Amino acid sequence: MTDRLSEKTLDQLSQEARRPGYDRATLRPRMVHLGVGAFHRAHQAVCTEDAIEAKGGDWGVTGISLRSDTAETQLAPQDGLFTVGTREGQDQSLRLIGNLTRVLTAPKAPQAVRAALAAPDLSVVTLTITEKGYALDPATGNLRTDAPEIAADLRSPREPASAIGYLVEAFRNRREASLAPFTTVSCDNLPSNGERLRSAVLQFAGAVDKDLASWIEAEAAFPETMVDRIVPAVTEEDLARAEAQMGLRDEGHIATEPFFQWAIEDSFCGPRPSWEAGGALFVSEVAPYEAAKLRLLNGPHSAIAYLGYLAGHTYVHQVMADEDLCAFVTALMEEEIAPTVKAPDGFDLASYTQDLRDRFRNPALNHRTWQIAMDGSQKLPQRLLNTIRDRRAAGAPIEKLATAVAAWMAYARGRDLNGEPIDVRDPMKDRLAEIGGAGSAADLVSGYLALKDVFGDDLPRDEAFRTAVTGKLEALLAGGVTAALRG
Ligand code: CS2
Repeated sequence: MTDRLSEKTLDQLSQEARRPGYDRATLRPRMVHLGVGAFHRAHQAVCTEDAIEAKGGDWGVTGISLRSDTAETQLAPQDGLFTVGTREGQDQSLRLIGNLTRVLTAPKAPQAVRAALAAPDLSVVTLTITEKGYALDPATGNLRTDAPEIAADLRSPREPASAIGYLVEAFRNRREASLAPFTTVSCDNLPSNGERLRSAVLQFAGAVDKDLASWIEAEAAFPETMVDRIVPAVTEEDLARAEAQMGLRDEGHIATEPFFQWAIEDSFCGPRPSWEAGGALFVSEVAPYEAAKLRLLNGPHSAIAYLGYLAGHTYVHQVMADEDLCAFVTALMEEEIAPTVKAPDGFDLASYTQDLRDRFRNPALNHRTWQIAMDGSQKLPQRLLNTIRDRRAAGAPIEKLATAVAAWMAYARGRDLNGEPIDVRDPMKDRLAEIGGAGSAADLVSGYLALKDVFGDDLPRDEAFRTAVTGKLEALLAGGVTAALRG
């Protein structure tokens, strides 16, 4: 049996794996990451590694999971070490990442988490807590004080459990200890992610202590970011491949694509790693990058997920190998989405779109349609619905965008086109299933459009949109995906 990757077994690591080009012993707890899952490991962690290697700095990261202890189980026995496999064609290059120096599970060690966030040396907190972690009402932008986790944290703010609760308690501790705040960097796929995070934190703090809220507002920073790298959930096959390649078992291994992009608003309230050395772009305005990425990558990704799943495809590359679906995705991107995107400076939209299709096609990544389909109620607005709003305002066709929305509705019912159950993961799952019991496409569309959190007040009143979605849903339910796309 192969040994487990750790500091002690490092001498057995195959020369094939690139090792940290610095001494791990020099790292100090300067950064915290909340949500230390696959995306963080393949994205910010790699960029931080590059930054330390190129420019030095003692940027040790404490990784925190807010819910399950999966990351701790994978990484703590490995002294925080893990490898990232970058796949190009048949090849995979492995890199050992050294900057994760500690891993904590919040529900198991809340005090240690509060202490990590109050540490004097801490200067940056990055987050990947997914769309739902922000607990904001999408229609009003207000903090959902009735969301169970937020309501509980507001009742006992000194013993938080949510990301927002932990951040506010950290700011309270730091202010009391006359320490500077930290810069909080949202790395989730949301438009204005920094502003949303800031707003959630300020609203929570304002409900607890107005002076604290004013201090955070004046002293802390919440830069906007756009993050991009396709990182599928790891499989046993990925772990076995890495093990054979490196000669050690790495339970924290992640496999990803070569592509990497990180646009960051250059507004920090203290020191930060030299992420530009790892390819991050520091820009004054992130919004154009965010819109291009959310609309052209994530929008089609969700369309691929729902249509692909319903057509019986497990992986994104299989969807792209299906002629009808590939033609649909291409037309969706080129004809209906790209015209709504104002390209950032120096950005060639046509080649961006082409590259995206190649990335989706990459057979080296087994990215499940089911994985991307998760949390659709939280993803649809910024991925597809805002594009639809812009198209409707311009009087432009929305047939393909409506097809993607109809596919979400068919999926959200919780059964596929053959009546087989779907394991829908979504915070609104129960409500979605209830609505999904309706018989006709028109009733289904009425039920789903009434979800204000998803569709707002405007889209349900837009008859052309309603008619388009109803027609597409009827076609999907009656004849399946291919017929609906051809029809
Ligand atoms: C995907 C994203 O799971 C999903 O919803 O669309 O995680 C996507 O892979 C990343 O945003 C790519 O940067």
